[in-house]
Order: sequence, then C-alpha cells, then structure tokens
Amino acid sequence: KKKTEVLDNKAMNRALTRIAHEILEKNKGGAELVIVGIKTRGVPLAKRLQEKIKMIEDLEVPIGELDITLYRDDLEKAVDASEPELKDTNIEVDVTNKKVILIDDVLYTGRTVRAAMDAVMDIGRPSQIQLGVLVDRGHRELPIRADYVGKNIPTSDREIIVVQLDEIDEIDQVSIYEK
Ligand code: 3GP
Ligand code: 5GP
Ligand code: MG
Repeated sequence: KKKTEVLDNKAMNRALTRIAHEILEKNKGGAELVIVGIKTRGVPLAKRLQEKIKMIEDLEVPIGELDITLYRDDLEKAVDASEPELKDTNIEVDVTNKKVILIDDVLYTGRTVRAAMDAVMDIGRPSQIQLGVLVDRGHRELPIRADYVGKNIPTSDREIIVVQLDEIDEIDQVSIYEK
C-alpha cells in the first residue's frame, strides 16, 4: 500500500475555513441553516464548520447527525448491489423551511448522499439541501454533485482515500492509498 499525503492539517484547516466562508456567502449569512454531518467523519467536520461560522459571524448554526451504513462486506469493492441505508438519525432541530447542509468526508458514488437526502426529507420539509465534502474522489453513479468541496481528488479504481481527523484519529491528514 503506497501512500501519498494530499492534505496536511494546515491545508485541511484552510479548506474548511474557505468552505465556511462559501457557505455564508452562498446563503447570505447563516440564519436559515442546519448543518448535518454524516457519520463517522462527517460529524466532526460538521462541528468544525459550525465553529468556524461562529467565529466568522458570531452565529450558532444548529447541527445534527445521520448514520448511513453501507452493507458492503468489502469496503474496497467499488461496486456492490447493496445500498447504503439509514441506521440512526439525531437531528433535534426542525428542518422544515431550513437549508440543510449535508457534510461528509468523501463523495464517491453519491449513494450515501442519496440515502441522506431521503432521511432528511423523511423528518421534515427543508427549503433546500446542499452538500459539502472534504474530498470528491469522482466515480459518481447518480446525478449528485457537491456545493462545497475541500479538494477534488480524481481517483482510479485501485486508489482509496484515507481521511484522518484529529477528533477520531489523532491526526488531520488526507492521503491516497494504492490498493
Ligand atoms: P467514515 O465513517 O469516516 O465515513 O464507510 C465506512 C468507513 O470506511 C468510512 O469512514 C470510510 O472512511 C471508510 N472507507 C474507506 N474506503 C471506503 C470506500 O471505498 N467505500 C466506503 N463506503 N467506505 C470507505
Ligand atoms: P458513496 O456513497 O458516495 O459511494 O460513498 C460515500 C461514503 O463512503 C462516504 O461516507 C465515505 O466515508 C465513504 N467512502 C467512499 N469512498 C471512500 C474513500 O475512498 N475513502 C474514504 N475515506 N471514504 C470513502
Ligand atoms: Mg463518510
């Protein structure tokens, strides 16, 4: 397994700062927003964006989380018949007429995001759903794109993106692994 670092902690922090500004610019402030992290690593990313928005605009945007689980027996398999399914929801705020910003670490086929959109629309009627990801690695299988992207990393099917976050992995780093 060959490893290439693509983001270190400083680059990751800059990307998240930029995304926080982009979110505020696109939405003309943060008044109607709810940020929803997709477990596992989307959750600390959502929290970091909440903190950055608090720093920039002195505004506390509510956050929630979704647990979308992939019933793949082999995570390294690119294609699988099984769909990601909702396992758990923790969104305390009412999303009706709010702009929900889904946050995940990696965007790949788009199937996780599709399941996340279903879950959000089951609990309320948001006025909009937007998507932010730390890494877009390409290979979409659905017509889904991210509104906010930390870094585009076009991958081959032999490559995997490893996202490590301080809150979970005790380091902030994104790297490419060759299988
Ligand atoms: P995450 O919970 O931080 O999102 O999907 C479960 C975990 O497996 C993910 O962690 C992700 O980091 C890791 N993973 C690594 N490669 C892949 C992959 O190709 N597909 C999926 N679904 N997950 C992967
Ligand atoms: P999708 O549903 O778009 O195929 O995959 C998105 C989800 O799978 C994300 O939650 C992400 O964590 C995980 N995932 C897919 N590919 C990768 C990858 O190369 N690296 C990591 N870390 N996660 C991935
Ligand atoms: Mg994820």
